[in-house]
Amino acid sequence: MAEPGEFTQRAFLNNKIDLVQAEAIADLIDATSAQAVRCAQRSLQGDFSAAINKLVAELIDLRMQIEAILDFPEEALELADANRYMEKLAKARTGLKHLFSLSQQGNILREGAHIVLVGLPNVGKSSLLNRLSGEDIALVSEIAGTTRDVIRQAINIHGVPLHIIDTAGLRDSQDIVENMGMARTKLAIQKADMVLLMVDAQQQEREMYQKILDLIPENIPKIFVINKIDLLKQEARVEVQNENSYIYLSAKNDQGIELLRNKILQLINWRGEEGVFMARERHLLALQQASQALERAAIEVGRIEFFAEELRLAQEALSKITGKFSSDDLLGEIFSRFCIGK
Ligand SMILES: Nc1nc2c(ncn2[C@@H]2O[C@H](COP(=O)(O)OP(=O)(O)OP(=O)(O)O)[C@@H](O)[C@H]2O)c(=O)[nH]1
Ligand SMILES: [Mg+2]
Repeated sequence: MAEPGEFTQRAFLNNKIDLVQAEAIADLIDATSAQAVRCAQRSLQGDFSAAINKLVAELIDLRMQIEAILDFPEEALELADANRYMEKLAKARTGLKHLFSLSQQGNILREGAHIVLVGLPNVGKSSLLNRLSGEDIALVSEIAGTTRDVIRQAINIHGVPLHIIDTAGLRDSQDIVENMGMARTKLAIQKADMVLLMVDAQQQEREMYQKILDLIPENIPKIFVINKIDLLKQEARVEVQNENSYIYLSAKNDQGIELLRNKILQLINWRGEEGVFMARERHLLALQQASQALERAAIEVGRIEFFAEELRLAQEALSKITGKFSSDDLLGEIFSRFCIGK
C-alpha cells in the first residue's frame, strides 16, 4: 500500500521537484477557489522556487567575493569594494522584501482569515452571516438570544477564502445555555484574525458596547458594522474616524454588503493575486529569518567575518524553503499530510 504523499515524496527524493513544488501539489488538492488553484499552480511550475534560487545565487556570488578576502587577510578591503558589496546587499534585500510580500498574499489564500461577528443580541449578526455566505445557514428571528452556539462558515470574497464565525449575542442573562454560548463567543474573539462589531442603527447603547469592546484584544483589526439602516431610511456608506472604520448597511435588504466585503479584504491586506505564490507559514518564517540576517549584515560591512557569517545564515534560511537543507522531521510532517497514494 502506498503511504500518504508517497509518490510526491519519491519525486522529491529523486530531485524531480523541490520541496516548494511538493507542497504546492498538496495545496493544489486543497485549493478552494480559482485564485488558490492558480497560485498553487504557479508554485508547482517552479515560479516560487526560481525566485528563491535567484536570490540564493546572488548571495552565493557575494559570499564568494567576501570569503576570498577572508582567505587573504593581508589585502585590505578597499572602499570601492565595500561600496560594491553594499550595493549588492541592498539589491538582495529589496528582492527579498518583494518576495515576502507576494508570499504573504499567498499565505492569506492558503489559510483564510477567521472573522468573528459579535454584538448585542438581535442586532442582525446571523442575518449578515447568511448574507455573506449567500445561504440560509443560521437561524434568524426577532427573539433576542436566537443564536446559542458558535456557527462557522467558510466563504470566499472575490476568491479569497475566509471563515466567518457567528456568535451568541452578548448581554447580561440568567439563562444557563445562553451564558454557555456567550462563554464560547469570548473564546472565539480571542482566536479571531478580525472582529466585526455589529450595532443596531436605531439603538446604540454605549455602555454595553464598551463592555464588548473591552473583550477584543488591541491588536486585532475591527470593523464597526451599523446594521438596519433601512429602518432609518439611510444610505449605505463607509465612515472612517480615528482610524476606525464604520460601515452602515442593511443585512436584511442587501445594502452596503459590497462595501463591507471590500473593507474586509483591505484589512487583511489583500492586494490582489498578481504573481502571488502559494506560501506556507514555514516559508514566511524562513524568509523573515533571511531578511533579519541581511539586516544584520548591513551593519557589519566593516567587520568582514561577521558580514560573511550573516550572508551564510541568510542563504541557509532561503535554502530551507526549497528543501536543500531540511531535517527528516520536516519532510515527515509535510508528506504525512497528503492523502494516501498522492
Ligand atoms: N429592518 C431590518 N431588520 C433586520 C436587519 N438585519 C436583521 N434584521 C432583523 O433583526 C432580527 C434579528 O436578526 P438576527 O440575525 O437573528 O440577529 P442576531 O444578532 O443574530 O441575534 P442573536 O442571535 O439573538 O444574537 C431579525 O428579525 C432580523 O430579520 C436589517 O438590516 N434591517
Ligand atoms: Mg444570531
